[in-house]
Amino acid sequence: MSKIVEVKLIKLKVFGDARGSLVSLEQYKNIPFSIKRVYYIFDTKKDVARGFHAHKNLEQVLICVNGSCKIKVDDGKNVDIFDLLSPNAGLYIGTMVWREMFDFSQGCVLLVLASQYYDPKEYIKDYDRFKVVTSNEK
Ligand code: T46
Repeated sequence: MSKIVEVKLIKLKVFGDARGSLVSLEQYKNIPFSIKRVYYIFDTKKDVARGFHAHKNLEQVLICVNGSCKIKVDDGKNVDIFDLLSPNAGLYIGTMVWREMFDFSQGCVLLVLASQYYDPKEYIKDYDRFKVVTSNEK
């Protein structure tokens, strides 16, 4: 549970049997938006951190399908750190949340489902500007 309204941990149901495990991702079912884009981050170098931005309108769900990483989220008021350790954990990040991904394990594959097509104009990359915008919203 996060104090940040726009962030939620989603427990994904695992269909497991003697052969192994399977997780299914379906829009408006376990993923709370229409999925327009899927990308994945892999081969992240040691001690690298990524992200350092917020999105004006984009919603995403982040899943470590292999390995683990940490995600720091910040809505301008509260800060939380999530440890994504399992492929059955999805981190929903809604609009206007600053995010930083770090502590990537070797072999980590971070899968991201996104509600919009890629649009660089949609990013807020300046933390001071993010703080000003979020403080004006409250
Ligand atoms: C986010 C976190 C979790 C594209 O051309 N299309 C895409 O869909 C994306 C996501 C990126 N790119 C290009 C733009 C850059 O030249 O790929 C390069 C790396 O992207 P970026 O530096 O934005 O990567 P991260 O890991 O800092 O952030 C990404 C997402 O961009 C962002 O939306 O929330 O992962």
